[in-house]
Amino acid sequence: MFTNFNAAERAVHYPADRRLVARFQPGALAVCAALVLVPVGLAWAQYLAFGLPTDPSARLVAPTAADPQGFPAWLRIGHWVNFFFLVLIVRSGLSILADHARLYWNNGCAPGTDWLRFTPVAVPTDRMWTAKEDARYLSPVLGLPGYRHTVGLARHWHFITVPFFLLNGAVFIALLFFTNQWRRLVPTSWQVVPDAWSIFVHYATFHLPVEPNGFFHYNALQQVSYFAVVFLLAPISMLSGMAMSPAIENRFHWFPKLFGSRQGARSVHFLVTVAYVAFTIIHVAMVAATGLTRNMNHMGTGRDDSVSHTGLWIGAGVLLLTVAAAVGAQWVSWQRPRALQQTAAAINGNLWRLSIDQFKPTAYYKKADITSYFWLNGKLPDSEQWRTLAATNFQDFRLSVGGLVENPVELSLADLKALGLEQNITMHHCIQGWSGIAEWGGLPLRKLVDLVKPHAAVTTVAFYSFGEGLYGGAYYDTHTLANCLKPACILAWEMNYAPLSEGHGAPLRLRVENQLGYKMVKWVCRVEFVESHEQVGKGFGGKNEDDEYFDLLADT
Ligand SMILES: Nc1nc2c(c(=O)[nH]1)N[C@H]1C(S)=C(S)[C@@H](COP(=O)(O)O)O[C@H]1N2
Ligand SMILES: [Mo]
Repeated sequence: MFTNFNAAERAVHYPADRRLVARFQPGALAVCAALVLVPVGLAWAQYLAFGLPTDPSARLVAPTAADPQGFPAWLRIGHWVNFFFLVLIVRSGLSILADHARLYWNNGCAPGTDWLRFTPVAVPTDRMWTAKEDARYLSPVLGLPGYRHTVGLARHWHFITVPFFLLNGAVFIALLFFTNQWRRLVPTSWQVVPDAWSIFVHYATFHLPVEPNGFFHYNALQQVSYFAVVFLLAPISMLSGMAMSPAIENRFHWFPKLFGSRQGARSVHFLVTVAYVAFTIIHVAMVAATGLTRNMNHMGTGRDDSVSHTGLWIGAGVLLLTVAAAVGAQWVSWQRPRALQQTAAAINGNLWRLSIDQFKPTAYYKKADITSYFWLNGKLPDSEQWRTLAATNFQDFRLSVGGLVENPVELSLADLKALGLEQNITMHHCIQGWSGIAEWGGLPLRKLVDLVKPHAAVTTVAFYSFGEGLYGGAYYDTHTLANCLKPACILAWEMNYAPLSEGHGAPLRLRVENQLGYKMVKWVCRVEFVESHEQVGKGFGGKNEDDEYFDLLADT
């Protein structure tokens, strides 16, 4: 009903192998288990040795004049809006993760170094294995839009939602401090730490502490948890998300290091998601366990009322709306993918064009940073022409450079090499999530531009490949002329100080360091200067933009 896959799409999005597993490295599993078991074990040890600690909530039963009196409408609306967006963000995030269902702490992403993977597949070493083949199927019940290799659409939902999620959060926090509502969430004394622990000992040993009336104030553990969600989880998810952007990473190399590495940021981004989901489950369970009707009225109607069902109905309404949005988003993803792509371009495309797309990347890494592994992507060309060229070491290869230029040229590899060699060590960011650091050597695009002299009307450069896209037809992509003129943008014939291998794009592949990997065409045969990307292919900026609804600008 919501999908109309043809045979080719079915083979990609609905593969025979749809197993969903979670495989931890033993060490990682031990750490995760310890994070849960150690506190619970300590709580039990304290309880068995010393009995239940004094319940600190007993002090809180009577509200004081300094306490917030109830929940204003802005707070209640912000709370539900936040939930609505969070569901969209988490579900689309899971779809993105499924496209490279492996998490690492190292930038090289070598198979076997993942601390957690959601695939039973061990990467074969006896044949070419691409990241696209490695993508996993995710049920559309869990993911938005789910299925396999739907990262383009999933990212649109993720990035369309994020600005509104952040805006809602910023308004919420501002109003907290503009009113006295911050007193609910922000502890004002370190006493909150031992108090929260005492309450945790209660819960962990199956005792309910005295329930203060949430209309005025929360118990210490509640306060600490809510504080952590608003003031720790939310900023961490934002920062770790930003740390994954190629435009940001290539401009501010120190930024992903806040999380250890770029993959560290990705892992933290996932762990924060787990924390959001775990929090939501426990939060809802506690709301139900400590007076469902009254709690729902607090957040629904803003009244301290344990009789009326209105709060419950409001909660149910929000839930229904959220489910309806999920179903609607599923429909849009498959019935109106182009409109979704264009909406994303109107919101984020413009946002990025005016901000991070302006950054100039720098080739910053050192030889020692080069990673031992570098995933492969794309289909090796199987045209007669490329095979023949490859068989003779690309001696007869001619790069044709034309379009709206004064001086169209055909250049052999020797010609290109005579024009100049620039060597850069940079980090590659695939849209699917993996990264790698390598040295790339080749001709700076600005030198090619100087040589061919594009007309004033040129805004865009198109790069065509000998290879084909996922659904057939020549692979190509476009870049703004501005990005092509930035530092470290080269047509490379060298990787890690050796001639480019066939898999990595021989004889020539593009490097545009502030963009995602899919914009870096491999097996380049032709360069064309054009007035607009709309004149090329189906007009959306590249093969993946045309067929898989990827973004025209790939700074994130
Ligand atoms: N011709 C062509 N170029 C391509 C692709 C492709 O499928 N065909 N895949 C792109 C993607 S998605 C990535 S991440 C990089 C991968 O480069 P690598 O295989 O050298 O790691 O190449 C890009 N260039
Ligand atoms: Mo990619």
